Amino acid sequence: MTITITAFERSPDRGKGLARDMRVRWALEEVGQPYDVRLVSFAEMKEPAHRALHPFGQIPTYEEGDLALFESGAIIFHLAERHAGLLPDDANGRARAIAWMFAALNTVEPPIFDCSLVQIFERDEPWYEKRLRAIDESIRKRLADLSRRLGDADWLDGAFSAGDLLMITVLLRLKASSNILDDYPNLAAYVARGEARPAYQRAFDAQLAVFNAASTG
Ligand code: GTB
Repeated sequence: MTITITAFERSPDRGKGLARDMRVRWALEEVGQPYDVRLVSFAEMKEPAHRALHPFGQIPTYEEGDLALFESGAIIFHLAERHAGLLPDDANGRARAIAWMFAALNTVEPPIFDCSLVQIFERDEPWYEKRLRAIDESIRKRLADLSRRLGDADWLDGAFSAGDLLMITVLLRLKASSNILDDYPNLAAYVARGEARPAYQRAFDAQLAVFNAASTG
């Protein structure tokens, strides 16, 4: 059955792969599932047709037969459950990998995403510097703990899993906007290991091709 996801027609990140369709593309590449992409404009995302797929009028969405999903984490969990390669076979290992998926989205991503929002929307506010320092502190707290737990391991818990995929896409956002990861060399190397995966490269190239086509078209 054909899988169709949605992505920005023109991603504001100019092809850096920071929008959340990138993690879904990566997961699809890891499990070897071909997919189509429907590109949507900001206006189209808010239309009833798109809202029927995504109640919050966002990307990414996922369609496969009569299944429509939203939320990148749920989409990746769905793929990981149905195809080999993103979750371990043993029940306990699987549960731990799922815990890392939640940790990426629920514990590590919020301060990192907040930081981008503050940098975009609060730059001219009198509290800007103070707020930025507070967020930087929250991010560093998470990174220090994550770095300690990862130690010298390649991945968070045994073999590469959907937990690593999500954690790496979350950390990649930092790499695009600051040098903070340099202070945690094992996390920088962890992110680089993720980026070096052939599935990541294919996904990255595919989203970059969208940006390049929109720029030349
Ligand atoms: N929790 C949802 C998920 O994980 O799927 C969040 C989805 C989401 O935030 N979607 C964003 C969106 O559709 C795109 S990814 N925004 C449009 C809107 O809300 O109207 C967030 C994003 C946007 C831009 C950049 N960038 O330019 O670097 C990076 C990430």
